Amino acid sequence: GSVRVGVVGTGMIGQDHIRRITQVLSGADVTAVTDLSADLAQQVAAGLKDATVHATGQDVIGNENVDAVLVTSWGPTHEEYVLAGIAAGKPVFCEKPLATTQRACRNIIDAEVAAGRRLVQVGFMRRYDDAYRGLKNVIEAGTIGAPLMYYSGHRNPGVPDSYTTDMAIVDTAVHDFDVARWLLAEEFTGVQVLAPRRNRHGGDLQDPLLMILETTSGVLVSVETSVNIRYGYDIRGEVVGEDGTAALADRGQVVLRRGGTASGAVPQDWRERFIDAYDSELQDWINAVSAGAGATGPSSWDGYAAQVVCDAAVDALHSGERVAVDLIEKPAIYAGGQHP
Ligand code: NAD
Ligand code: ISE
Repeated sequence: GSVRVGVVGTGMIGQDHIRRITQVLSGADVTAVTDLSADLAQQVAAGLKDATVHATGQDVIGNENVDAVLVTSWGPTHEEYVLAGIAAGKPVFCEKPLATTQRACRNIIDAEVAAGRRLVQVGFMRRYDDAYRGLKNVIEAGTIGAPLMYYSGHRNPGVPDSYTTDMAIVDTAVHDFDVARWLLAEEFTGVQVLAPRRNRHGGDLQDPLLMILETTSGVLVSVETSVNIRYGYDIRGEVVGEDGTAALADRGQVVLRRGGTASGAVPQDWRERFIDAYDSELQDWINAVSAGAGATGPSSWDGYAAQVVCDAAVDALHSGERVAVDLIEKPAIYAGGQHP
């Protein structure tokens, strides 16, 4: 039968994932929802066939009509629901961040290790994007020799007033950290953060930021966050290798030439840019859950490693110093590590 999914948090991405599960993907239904705002949960459930509304995330996870859990609430609440899912033996798809502290990420790892198998997938959807997969294939084929440097540009047209400078790291650059670890198949060892002249659209925000990270083998990774750049949602990536370079291509199907210029469209937000990647990460999760595999996509280890890098980068931003990235030993259930 279909996987019966319970959703904790029916905000922006919660609703978008519900839409894909119920209208785009196959093999799953949404049977239970909750949100801090009961009205919002009620409203979202009204658009679904047979979903019940519950007072808390714990109620959703404990419900007998829920086989697997989708956590799309605010970051600081993730730990509680991921742990509850593991305790109930139910697979969990958790949006990034896995949790907002290293301690919380380690609690999740400990619980999975105690359960003896993976039950958690983290929403690092870039690993499912065709362009990033193509870039990884080029690196792995050795076409440009060994990678020496990688540039990762993360540009948002604007951010809400509640957005803080630290969020450029923990909310935004976290995707760049994860995708670089995955592309290069290496961990980071240290990070520095440089703050250039500020964008006037950002108010008090330190925007943009330039981060420089090193990997175990000595590859340098530079990450740019520009979150008030107005022109669009632009995600850039280029590997410099020994024999050549490889970059994510520009988006858009059409190049327009008119009035002395040639131009192409830039996506407006993450929903548009990564629409296929979100579809494919969730379908992959549904397939793994249906097959009884627990989880095969980006793991709690990946969520933990990204969080350690985020914490180091926040320290580096505030201290102006290089900060070392120190990971615990990787538990055996995450061996083989390249998910997906
Ligand atoms: P949002 O504020 O639109 O939605 C979050 C919802 O969770 C809100 O409706 C809120 O009321 C609800 N909520 C908060 N605490 C709750 C709790 N304890 N129990 C039940 N409901 C609770 O935010 P969003 O943009 O949808 O982001 C949600 C999560 O998804 C965040 O962790 C964010 O980082 C992540 N996200 C990931 C991507 C991506 O590209 N992968 C994009 C956007 C957001
Ligand atoms: C948001 O939470 C995301 O995850 C998006 O992918 C990212 O581009 C944006 O900066 C974040 O705020």
